Amino acid sequence: MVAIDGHSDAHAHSDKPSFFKRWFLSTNHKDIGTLYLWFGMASGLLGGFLSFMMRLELKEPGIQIFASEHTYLVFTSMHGLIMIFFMVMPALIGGFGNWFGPLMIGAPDMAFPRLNNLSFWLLPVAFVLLVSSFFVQGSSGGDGFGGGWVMYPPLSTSGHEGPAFDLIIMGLLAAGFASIFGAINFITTILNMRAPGMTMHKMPLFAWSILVTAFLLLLALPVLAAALFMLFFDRNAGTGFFNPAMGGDPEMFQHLFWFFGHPEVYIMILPAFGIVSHVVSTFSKKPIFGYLGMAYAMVAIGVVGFVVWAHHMYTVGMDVDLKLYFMVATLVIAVPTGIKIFSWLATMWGGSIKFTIPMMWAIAFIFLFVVGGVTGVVLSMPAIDVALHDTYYVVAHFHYVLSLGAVFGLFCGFYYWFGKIFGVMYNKLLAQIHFWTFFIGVNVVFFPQHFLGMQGMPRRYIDYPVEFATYNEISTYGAFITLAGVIAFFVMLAEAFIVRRPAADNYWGEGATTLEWTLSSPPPYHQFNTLPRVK
Ligand code: HAS
Ligand code: CU
Repeated sequence: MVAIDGHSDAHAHSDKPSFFKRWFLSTNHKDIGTLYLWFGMASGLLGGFLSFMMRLELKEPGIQIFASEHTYLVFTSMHGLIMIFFMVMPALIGGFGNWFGPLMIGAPDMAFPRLNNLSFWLLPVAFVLLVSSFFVQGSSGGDGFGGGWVMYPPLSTSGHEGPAFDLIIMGLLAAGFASIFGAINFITTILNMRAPGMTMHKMPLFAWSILVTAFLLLLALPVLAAALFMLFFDRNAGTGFFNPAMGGDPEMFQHLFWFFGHPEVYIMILPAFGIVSHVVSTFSKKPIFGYLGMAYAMVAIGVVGFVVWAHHMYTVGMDVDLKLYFMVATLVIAVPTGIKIFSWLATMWGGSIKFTIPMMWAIAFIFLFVVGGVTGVVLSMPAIDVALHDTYYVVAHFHYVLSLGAVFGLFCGFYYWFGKIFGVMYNKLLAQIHFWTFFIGVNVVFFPQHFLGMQGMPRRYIDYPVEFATYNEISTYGAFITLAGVIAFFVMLAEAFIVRRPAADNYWGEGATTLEWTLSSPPPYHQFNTLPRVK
């Protein structure tokens, strides 16, 4: 029998390993989860800085901040890569997945603790490789890679012949392998290490979301890795996979990239779905509406997500029948997603709702994700997409599902589990200030971008005609408000660590029902007394 008794055991294992052993050689899922969270926060700062500089540049027509167009494009490309691979994925999957995956299913730790350590430590390596590309020759335009996060050839081959992009390829390969190892670890843990009685159909929805995400990672990332290897060979070994002059095909890269890229967007949103399900249920004081439907909706999104990729490539000149197929397949995804949205609403319906900080993030998530999802449906129509492709409408769409979707899910989980992770509670007023400045800020940044896109403003340009000036200026003011929100977040964090109000074990009361709430805050270093002590 596995005893789930945090209290009697909490102090028996207080003999934690030394600092170096604990944080650098860590095999403990909570420590590794914490490392991922700090890492995600640090890269979020860099990614955020890059985006802030872009908004400053776009505040008015003309070229203000950047020395060259090339540098602007480097900022755009690196912003995307850093936010996706080094902020959202590490924090949501690595951070919360590690912390609460094992706790929720009653497992003593991850299945392969040492592999878990490798997964994390490959990331800083990857990050250094990626960031060093800023400082080495990219193209004749200057240092760094400015070919976009999608890395299409020929921009990523003959367009950027300098070594900068090779560093990025190696960085992304390292990050990709880290994710594949992580996926193997999560799948093995969840399928094999559930506590007795924890059947799949009783598993908490966050654990479900991590399981589905892990399968997407396992199937999608090797395809990205293959495409990156092919690019690497095209650049350095004389192959011509994507070079028509040598019998290759640049369109093939887009197929490979988006076969990874579309599942990737669900990789970033499914864990947020999981988190929001817990938070909505806890603060409505009701079990989640349609639990099995919620679990299998995620499975359906994961499966269908693999057969819609070419909605990113309607403009390559594909056959109209093929467009029809990809449109219909894409539309199908709105069905399981709608099941999730309506089940969250049904959970709140008739519930006894408490507007706590995590609940505010969750409700905002539901609203904003629907806005982003519905513009996705608009883009899935090939006839409309030829006009909107590569405009700010697409930028608005994906920031509503990411910056206002995945990132809201991230903050939602952060505030929900803050006391579990750090053992202390935050100041509610500061957290409110963070929520409202951030909420207003990101909406002011991204809502006007729908209009810019519909007026035809293309993405990835440093300058624009004066007709687009008003909405761009508003959007940049939004970035200032968002910056205030980010500062409020760090003030909230600093205050919580200085004041150190201890968190109660089940600080949300009766609504919080999954296994992590049966343990102390923070949980014992090793939560189950069957585990051998680490000396
Ligand atoms: Fe997306 C481009 C379509 C979800 C992220 N997406 C992107 C890019 C990113 C991204 C990063 O079909 C840009 C990549 C780049 O750099 O080029 N996306 C969709 C659709 C969904 C969707 C249909 N996307 C996401 C999520 C993301 C994400 C989640 C990350 C977290 N997306 C596209 C398309 C493009 C695209 C085109 C290419 C555009 C181009 O030209 O480049 C769906 O999963 C959304 C489902 C959710 C909802 C809302 C809730 C559902 C309800 C049920 C009823 C709704 C119905 C719809 C029946 C639909 C409430 C009614 C329709 C009305 C219009 C009212
Ligand atoms: Cu897509």
